[in-house]
Amino acid sequence: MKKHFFFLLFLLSINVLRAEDGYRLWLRYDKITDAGLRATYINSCKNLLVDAKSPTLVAAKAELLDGLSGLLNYKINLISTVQNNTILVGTPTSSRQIADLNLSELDGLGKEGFVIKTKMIAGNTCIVIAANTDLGVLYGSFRLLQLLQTHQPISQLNIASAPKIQVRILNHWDNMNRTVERGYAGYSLWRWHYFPDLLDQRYTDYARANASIGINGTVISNVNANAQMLTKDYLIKVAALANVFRPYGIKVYLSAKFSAPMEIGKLKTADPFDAQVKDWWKKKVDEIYSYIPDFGGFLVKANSEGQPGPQNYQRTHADGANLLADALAPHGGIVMWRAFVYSNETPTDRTKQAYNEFKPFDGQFKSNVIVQVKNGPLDFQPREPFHPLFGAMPKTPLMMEFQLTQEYLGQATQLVYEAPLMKEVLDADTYSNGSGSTVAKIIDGSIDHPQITGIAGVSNIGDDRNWCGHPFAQANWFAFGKLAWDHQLSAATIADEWIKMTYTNDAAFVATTKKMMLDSREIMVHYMTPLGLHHIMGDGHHYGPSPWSDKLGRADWNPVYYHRADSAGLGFNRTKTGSNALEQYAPEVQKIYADQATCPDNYLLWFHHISWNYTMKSGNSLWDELCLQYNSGVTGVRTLQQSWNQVTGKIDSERFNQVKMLLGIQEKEAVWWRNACLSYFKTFSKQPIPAKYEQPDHNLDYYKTLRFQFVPGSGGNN
Ligand code: BDP
Repeated sequence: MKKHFFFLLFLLSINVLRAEDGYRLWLRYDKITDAGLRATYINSCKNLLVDAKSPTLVAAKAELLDGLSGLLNYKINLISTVQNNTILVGTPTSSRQIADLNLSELDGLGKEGFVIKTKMIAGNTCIVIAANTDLGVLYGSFRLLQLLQTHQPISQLNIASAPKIQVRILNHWDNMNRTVERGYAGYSLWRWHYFPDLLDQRYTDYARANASIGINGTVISNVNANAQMLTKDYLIKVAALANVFRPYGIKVYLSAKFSAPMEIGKLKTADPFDAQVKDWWKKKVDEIYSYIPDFGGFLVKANSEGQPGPQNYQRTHADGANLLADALAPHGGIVMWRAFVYSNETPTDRTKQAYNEFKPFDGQFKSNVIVQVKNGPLDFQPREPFHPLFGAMPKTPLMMEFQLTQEYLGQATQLVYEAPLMKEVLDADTYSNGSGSTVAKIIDGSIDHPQITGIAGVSNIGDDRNWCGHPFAQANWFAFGKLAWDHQLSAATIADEWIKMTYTNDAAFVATTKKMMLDSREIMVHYMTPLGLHHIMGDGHHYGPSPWSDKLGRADWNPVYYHRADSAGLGFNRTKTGSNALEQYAPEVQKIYADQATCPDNYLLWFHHISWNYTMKSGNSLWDELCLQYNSGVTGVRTLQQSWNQVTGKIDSERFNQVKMLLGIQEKEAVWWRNACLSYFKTFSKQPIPAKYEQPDHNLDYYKTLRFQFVPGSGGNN
C-alpha cells in the first residue's frame, strides 16, 4: 500500500514538475490541472470552425488545435456548421458565418487588429475570433490561447485589440559567421551554410513566438553590416527564411552596408549623388524583391563607429537615406536609418551629437524613411533620460530602439526585467506639444501623425536551447512584443502573463516572481550605476565594472569621460555651465533637471557634477548616499535569492535550479560592482566606506588587474 502511494506520488511529480528546458518559451500548452476550470473551458471550446485556405489561417488553426487539445486534454471537434460551444474563426472574406455577423468593431481595427467575442449564433453560444485579415485572425487565436493559459474567464468575451505601432521589429546583431554581436545566448539561429535547403522546425517556432506577441518584422543581419548579405547567393537563403516566416506575418529586413556598391558592385564610389550608385541600388533592390516579394526594407548604421556612410562623400544622412528610400519606394519597402552616431573627432559631449546631426534635417527625409533612435542619448545604459530627438523632429517619423540583449544590464548572468525601463522611457514627457507629449505618443504617431511608426528591439535570441540564455531573459523578448503592440500595458500586467504562461498559475509563485521581476531593474541600477552614473563598465566587452578606464583609443569610450570624478565631486555637468546637453530638451524638461537641488536623484550625476559633501534629498552626503545605494543593490540581489528560495518546488527543478545558480552569480557580480566602484570613487572622495557596510575584500589594484577573455558577445579572440 505504502509502496503504491509513493509510486503514485512519483508519477504525479513527473507530471507536475516535468523537466523543462525552456525551449517552448511562453507557448506551453500543458494540461490545465484545475479540473473544474478545464471542464468550463472544454464546455466553451469543444468545437472549432475555421475554413483555413491561406497559410496564415492554416497556422492559426494548427495553433488553436495544438493549444486547445494540450491545455484541455480534449480532442477538439473540427466542424463546418455552427453548433453550440464553437470557436468560430476567420475574416468576413474567409468565412460566410463571420461575414453574416456584420461585426462593426472590425471597422476601426485595421489590418492587424482582431475581436474575440462571445456571441449567440442561431441559438448557439460561440466564441468568435474575427479580423479584417488572416494575420489579425492569427493574432486573435494566440490571444485566446493566452487567456486560457493565464486562467481568465471566457464566458463573456468582448475584446477588441489593434496594435498602436505599425512596425514592431527585432534587430538581430547576427554576423554571417554565426557569432552574435552582444549576444549572450549562443550562436546565431541562422545557419547560413545549410540554407536554403535545410530549414528546421526552430524557424517556424521562432515565427510562432514572435507572432504570439505581435512582432511583425525581423532584421536578420547585424547593423555592423557585411555587404555579402546582398549577394545573390545569400538573397536566395534569405528568401527561404522569409518563406517560413511569411504565414506568421513576419517580414524580413536586412541591414545594408552603405559601401555595398563598391564592395560587391565593383563601383568606384558609393556617393549617393552618383548616377551609377543610384542605379546599382535600384537594380539590387529590384533583385531582392524578385526573391522576396514582401521584403520589408533596410536598416542602416552609417557614419558611426567606423561604418561607411554618406558623410564619406560630404553628403548628409538625409541624402544617404533617401538614396535607398528611392530604390525601395516602388516596392513599398522602408528604410530604418539609425541616429546612433557620434565621433570622437567632434569635441561636443557625445550625448549631444545625434541631435545635432539629425535635427537640422527634419522634414528632409523621403516618406518611406523612419529614423531609428535609441531610447537614450548615450547607449542602452541601465538608466538614461529619454533621447532628446523624441519630440524634436515633428516632420520626420522616429522609431524607438530598445536593447533586449543585456549588453549593459548584466549580460547573460543577471535577472533584469526590462519592461520597467521601457515604460519609464515610453511614459516620459517630452513636452514637445504641451504637457502629456510622451515618448510613446511620439512614436505611435498620435502627436505628429507620421506615415510610418515603428519600434525595434535588439534581439537577445541565440541558438541556446532556451533561446535567450537566462530563463528570465525570455521575459524581455515577450515584454517588448507586448509593449510594441500596446505601450499602455503595465510592466506588472506583462510580467503576470509571462510568468503564468512560462511557469505556472500558482498564486504564490506568481506573486513572488512578479515582485522579483519588477524590482530587478532598480536593484541592478543600484549596484552598477546609481544616481545617474553611466558607462563605467569593462572595456570592449562591457562586462563588469571598470570606472578607472582611461586608455581606450577614443576619449568618448572611456568611463572617466562619463563620471568625471575628481577631488571636488562626481558626475557630468550637462547644464548651462557644462556641456549644456540639457538645452536639447523642451524648456519644461530642462526645468526638471537644471537645478541640482530639484533634479531627481535618478539623474543627478547624469546632469550635474556634485560635490562629495553635498547634502542629498535624503539628508545624506553624496558620498554616503553613493555607499548606501551600492549596498542596497547588493542587498536587493540577496533578497531576490531569498524570494526564489521561497518558491522551491513550485516549478520544474531544471529551470528552478538554473535560475538559482544564476542568482548566485548575480550576487557575486553585484558585490564585485559595489566593491570595485566604491574602492575607486573613494580615492576621490577621500572618505571611508562607512563601517556599517561590508568592506571590499580586495584593494583597488586587485579589481583593476582583473582581466576577462572570451566574454560572450564581444566577438573576435579577445
Ligand atoms: C553599442 C554596442 C556595439 C553596437 C552599437 C550600435 O557596444 O556593439 O554596434 O551599440 O548600436 O552599444 O551600433
